[in-house]
Amino acid sequence: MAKKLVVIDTDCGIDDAQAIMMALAAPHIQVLGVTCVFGNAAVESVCQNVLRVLSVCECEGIPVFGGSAAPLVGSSNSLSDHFGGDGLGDVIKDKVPQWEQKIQKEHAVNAMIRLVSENQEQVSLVALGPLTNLALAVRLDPHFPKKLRDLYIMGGNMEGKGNMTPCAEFNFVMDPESAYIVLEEYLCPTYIASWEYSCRNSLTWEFFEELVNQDAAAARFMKMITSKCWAYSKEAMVNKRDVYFGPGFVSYDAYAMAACVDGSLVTESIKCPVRVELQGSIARGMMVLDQTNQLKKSHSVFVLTKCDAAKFSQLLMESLRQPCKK
Ligand SMILES: [Ca+2]
Repeated sequence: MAKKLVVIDTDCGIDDAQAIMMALAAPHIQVLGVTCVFGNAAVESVCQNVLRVLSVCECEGIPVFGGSAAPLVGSSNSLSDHFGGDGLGDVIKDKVPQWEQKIQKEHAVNAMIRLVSENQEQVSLVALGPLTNLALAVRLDPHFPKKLRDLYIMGGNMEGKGNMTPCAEFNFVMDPESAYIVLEEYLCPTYIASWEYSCRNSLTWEFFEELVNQDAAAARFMKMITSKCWAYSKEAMVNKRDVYFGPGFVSYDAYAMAACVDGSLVTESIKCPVRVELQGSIARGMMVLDQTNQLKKSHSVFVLTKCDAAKFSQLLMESLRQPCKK
């Protein structure tokens, strides 16, 4: 069977690391490249985080590209400390030796366009961070979205609940203009794993313990980077997620990647047009679901609502049993 080709755009935090490992572990997935964007950390840290993940999984041959360091409008001053200052839980003290030489010279946006143009209608793009690189790609090549097989996004919200602001989710609120451009102009089949989707399909902390205590290099790495991170502590102070959805373990980006790796694990979704609010004083960056088509948009996306927890858990378990030579 021909492998499914994937390009991963990431702001590599802990959950991105988990999602990347899921793609690396899937026997039918071939990762053509990983493009980096600011978000969970500065883009320089993101690049190093991706190199670390590929190294742990012995997949150093996959090219890594540096991309956008800031949103289209405004500054990236509000970088999240959700997964620590470096995005990977602030437990690794050393830089990746000679990391700059290990990053490709080609810019992430150019690489994304090239990899997809060389494999037209065959590449799934999985976007796990702010959508700045994707917005720039469609500006450089207006035909880029048409060349994609499909697009998977972790981001946005579907119930008007936010994690960064009262109504908006982190990836979208970090660069609302880019999220707007992508949801208006990417007319390929699009699947959105929103914040609420991931939270509503959370797993137990008992499962998390089992997951990271597996006897494999990737599991040991995941256990290390989650060891001091409050977001991975069931004892942490009550946060917005717990208030809305109750306690549980949620690896956000893994939900978007899982939908790409095995579409059958999504058991329910809403097909409707969506748009990102840009003007709102309290709802900037919020994704609006237009289920009665008042906006008269011709393009609908799939907003994921339910997933098969058993299949998803299985994918997570397998993703940390690495390195596994394909
Ligand atoms: Ca991410």
